Amino acid sequence: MQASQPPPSFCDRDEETSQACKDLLISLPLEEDWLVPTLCLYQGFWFPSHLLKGVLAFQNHFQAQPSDILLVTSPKSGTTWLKAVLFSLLNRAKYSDLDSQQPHPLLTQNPHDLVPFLDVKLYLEQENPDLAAFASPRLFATHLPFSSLPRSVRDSTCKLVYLCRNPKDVLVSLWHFTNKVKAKEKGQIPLPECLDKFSRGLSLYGPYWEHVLDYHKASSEMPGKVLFLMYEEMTEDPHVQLRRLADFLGCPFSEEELKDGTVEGILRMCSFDNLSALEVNKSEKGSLGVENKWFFRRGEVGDWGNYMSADMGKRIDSVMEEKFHGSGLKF
Ligand code: PAP
Repeated sequence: MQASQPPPSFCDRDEETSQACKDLLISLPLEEDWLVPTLCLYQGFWFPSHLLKGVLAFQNHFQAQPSDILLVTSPKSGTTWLKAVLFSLLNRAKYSDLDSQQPHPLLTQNPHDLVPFLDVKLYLEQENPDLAAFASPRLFATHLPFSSLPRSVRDSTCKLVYLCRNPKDVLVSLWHFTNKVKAKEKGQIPLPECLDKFSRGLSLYGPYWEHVLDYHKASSEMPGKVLFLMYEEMTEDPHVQLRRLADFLGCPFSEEELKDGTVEGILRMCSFDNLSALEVNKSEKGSLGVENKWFFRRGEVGDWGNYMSADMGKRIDSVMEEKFHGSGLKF
């Protein structure tokens, strides 16, 4: 994509929609959202209406290969970070952060441009994109809930890596992101309004709780297919989580790699400080049509405490207690 012709922002790009998609949209409940124009209730979850076209095409046409790897997240759970980590992990034989002969692609490209979204990018832009150029194992991302994944994903032996994050930090991150994207149009959006909707399940690909719970359940029922990771655990012990990820994907670190600093190199390359300081992530727009820097804010656990009152925090806690009761899930 030419720098002089930035793609439209994925938040409100105006898609040409097929008649079938239009007919479906008319039949679905709609709600106003704070980031995207409207959300539609499809298969029990709130999807951005203008992105439904990509969801349908993904569901209808994607043929999973047994070696595929899909990163799944609810937005603002650490997608950008895990895209970088997965890319570096799978390509570690080719690129290391210290190799000046073969510069690491993350030095010049945003993680979203190296690991594309299937629903929000590839199948949104083309009804049935040709994915032949992606080498095996193909690495993609999606925000789709488990129950809405294409049949071939659920039926094949491809692997799903699910990353979740404390909903209070997710909400604050989403609120900040919205304020940046919508600054000119809406100014600062009141956080309590967002919290109210989020708590009632009205958020991108929400209800957040069901999104997380469904993948949590799938990971305990199919541990070889779905790996459930938490942003907080990644932050606390990235070394252990990266090894877990490598084992799950069938590419464990060798004894030599464990000794020669390969693990540390990947974590260093993908760290918030490193990625956010790169020119590409400071001053360029990526293929999603928004400033790359908006995907890097603070990257901290518990930042919600700087923006939410104790009462606001308690409201989310009480929904969490109710929804996650008996699941073993805790943030
Ligand atoms: P997306 O789902 O729209 O792609 P996503 O990457 O999930 O967004 O969320 C961005 C959050 O991840 C930001 O959190 P914050 O607003 O609380 O700061 C961003 O700072 C954080 N983030 C991005 N890169 C990293 C990283 N390398 N390490 C840790 N956190 C990161």
